[in-house]
Amino acid sequence: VIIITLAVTLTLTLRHNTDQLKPIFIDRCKKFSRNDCEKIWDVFKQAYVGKDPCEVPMEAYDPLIAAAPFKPQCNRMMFWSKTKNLVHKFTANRDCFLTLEDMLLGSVLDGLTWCGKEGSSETFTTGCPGWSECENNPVRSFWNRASAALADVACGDVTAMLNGSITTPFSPTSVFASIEVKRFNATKMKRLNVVLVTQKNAVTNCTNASLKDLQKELDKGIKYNCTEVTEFQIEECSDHPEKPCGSCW
Ligand code: N1C
Repeated sequence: VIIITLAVTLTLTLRHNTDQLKPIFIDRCKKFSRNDCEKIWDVFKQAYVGKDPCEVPMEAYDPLIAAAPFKPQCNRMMFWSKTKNLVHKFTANRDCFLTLEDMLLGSVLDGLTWCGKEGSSETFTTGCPGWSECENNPVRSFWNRASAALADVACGDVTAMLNGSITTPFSPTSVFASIEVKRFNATKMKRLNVVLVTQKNAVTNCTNASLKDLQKELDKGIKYNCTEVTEFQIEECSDHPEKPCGSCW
């Protein structure tokens, strides 16, 4: 009885692990009315299956990015750091700006965890390394690679929503600072508009030291602008999607 119980538990656990991610991936992918979702899943999977989950570099996702490339959305691209919930609430209801999560790959993998295991062809969704546990984990490497690809095609006027309630809105360890800003290219990109989201008792404004670093890091020729906008204003605009794009700040 014990052996049977163990065998059943083991089978269920394995089945559970294998079947969890794919249906979510395919489901979310199909919302973008693509008929190559199975193909994209297969390419995605190749990045991490059978590998030590601490040895998946961002280059492992090169074939995935090639299979589902980012279309440049000049003047509508929205980057962010430490403002995830607010920025998505804002972009969800109106057509003005697009974040990575409003595009195929970002939307398909947002909020998910996955990894493989040496000697296995399965996908696991539990027991995977955390974001900072090791640098080259499958989830972190994906966001690094996808963010890099999106920043590579950034063009025209680009917006970034940063958090004015923390002392370092441009944090060197963030994906925005360590990957995206470094790849912004003046031949395609005209300007970076920072929207610094403040609360009533703001600890930070546009004169913040980390924002000086941001300006220094920008490719020569990219113009810079910073606007302080209250969280209330953003919420107000999120609740009124009929307001025109330019009217929120
Ligand atoms: O490290 P961050 O923010 O500066 O990264 C945000 C930056 C955005 O501009 C996005 O283009 O990098 C991209 N990005 C995502 O789109 C994304 N979706 C979900 C980076 N990270 C993303 N996540 C998860 O948020 C990721 O799993 C990690 O845990 C956070 C990083 O958010 P942050 O530190 O606020």
